[in-house]
Amino acid sequence: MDKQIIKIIKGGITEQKVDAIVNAANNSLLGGGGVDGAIHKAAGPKLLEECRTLNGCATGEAKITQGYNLPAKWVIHTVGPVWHGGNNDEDGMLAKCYRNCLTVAAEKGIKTIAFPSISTGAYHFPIPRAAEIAINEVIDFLNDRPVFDRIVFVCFNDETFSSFNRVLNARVP
Ligand code: AR6
Repeated sequence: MDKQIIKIIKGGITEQKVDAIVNAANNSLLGGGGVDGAIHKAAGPKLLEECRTLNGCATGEAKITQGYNLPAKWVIHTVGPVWHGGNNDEDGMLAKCYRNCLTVAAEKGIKTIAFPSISTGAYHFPIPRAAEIAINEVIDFLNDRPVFDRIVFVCFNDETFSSFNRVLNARVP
């Protein structure tokens, strides 16, 4: 695995010039706050129109739409688990989100993808634990299927940025 493929940055996901950005959505796929709200606002109303045709999304699954007014051509919508203390397969569900997003992206021939820190906002998943899962899933996927040129973790605050960096540096010194 080439470490250079994985980038961790601080910023907003809607500005990312990548083939696909990932949305941390809810089961309805009909919009919300946080990164979901920002993505719908930047993409424009056609995104919601397309999302209405998808019949929602189960937790851990991923569905793709166009990016409309976003610089990214595609949006991959996934639904992370709500944190209920850690004994309700939250780890497994979060790992599934990352795997399914990467699988959907690989099927479309997408080469560059940006992730937010799924579930660590309104869904209250602990950030260090989420960072560990996110980095592990991406590295495992790349080792198995080296089909991406760039995978970016877009961190919206300092705590997220330092957790993701700490985990990546420990995994790939
Ligand atoms: N770019 C990148 N990251 C962002 C942005 C942005 N523009 N805005 C917020 N974040 P959250 P969740 C970060 O709450 O926990 C929505 O209402 C944020 O700081 O967006 O999966 C959905 O509709 C945090 O680090 O998603 C669902 O109902 C991370 O994105 C629910 O929230 C995730 O926070 C999903 O909750």
